[in-house]
Amino acid sequence: MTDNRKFFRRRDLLRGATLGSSALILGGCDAMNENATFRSALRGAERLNQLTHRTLADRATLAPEFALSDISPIFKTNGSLTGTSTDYLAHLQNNFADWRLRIDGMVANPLDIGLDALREMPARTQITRHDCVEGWSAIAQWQGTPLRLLLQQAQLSPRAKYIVFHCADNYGARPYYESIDMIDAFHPQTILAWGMNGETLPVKYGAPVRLRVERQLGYKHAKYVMRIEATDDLSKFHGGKGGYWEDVGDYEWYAGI
Ligand SMILES: Nc1nc2c(c(=O)[nH]1)N[C@H]1C(S)=C(S)[C@@H](COP(=O)(O)O)O[C@H]1N2
Ligand SMILES: [Mo]
Repeated sequence: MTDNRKFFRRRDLLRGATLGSSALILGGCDAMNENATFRSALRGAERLNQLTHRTLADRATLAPEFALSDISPIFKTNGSLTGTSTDYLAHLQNNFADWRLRIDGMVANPLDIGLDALREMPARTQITRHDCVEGWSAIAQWQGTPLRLLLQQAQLSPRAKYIVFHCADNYGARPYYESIDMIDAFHPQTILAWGMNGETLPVKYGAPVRLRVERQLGYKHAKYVMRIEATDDLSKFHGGKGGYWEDVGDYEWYAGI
């Protein structure tokens, strides 16, 4: 037991207090409010970062979505243009037929899920603008599996605070990775995209799956995602700052737009 039971007790206690107001503010966002982990994350954020309710409400809003006619004729690429690990290159040769996305860490039910199974799950399609910190933007249509569905299936621990994305590429000498908090992980536009502009996601854009986390700058959108790990501590990964560019380039971990 009893982690769950403890958690629910705590949740019940909080329902009348802090939670009540968060739930009110996020009232338009049922999927998120239903999720115990997400609510727990909100309370954590309130405590730890002393975020105002205005900020929390702002983080839950949707990024702008566009029309098909707004799609950029050319979408720039940046960073790695392919995965580089031996494992990845073998999967690429095999058209990702045996590729499995691993979901583990602080989850009760670790998953290994193939591309076909991912595509059979409920999907979201969104036309959004990608903003790179280097000063360019481009609009594309992305299709993919909402991250929250995978986290629910993996039975994410209510004690997990972050989701880490392990990628298949080294950029320079170091492996690319990224991480987000539970507010972004459960955001309805946060998807693992396997489709782009109506086609299978091309390799240079991150095949077989890449993260779309639409309220964040481009470097958070991990390409070539091989493994998703739930954790309560970012300091144990690589340089300890929660992402490749955070470690080597001094970029902000929170890159909200
Ligand atoms: N695995 C991996 N993901 C990555 C990068 C990378 O080098 N490796 N570059 C990041 C940066 S800085 C940007 S702007 C976008 C670029 O995505 P695109 O090539 O699809 O335009 O991917 C991000 N995700
Ligand atoms: Mo970028």
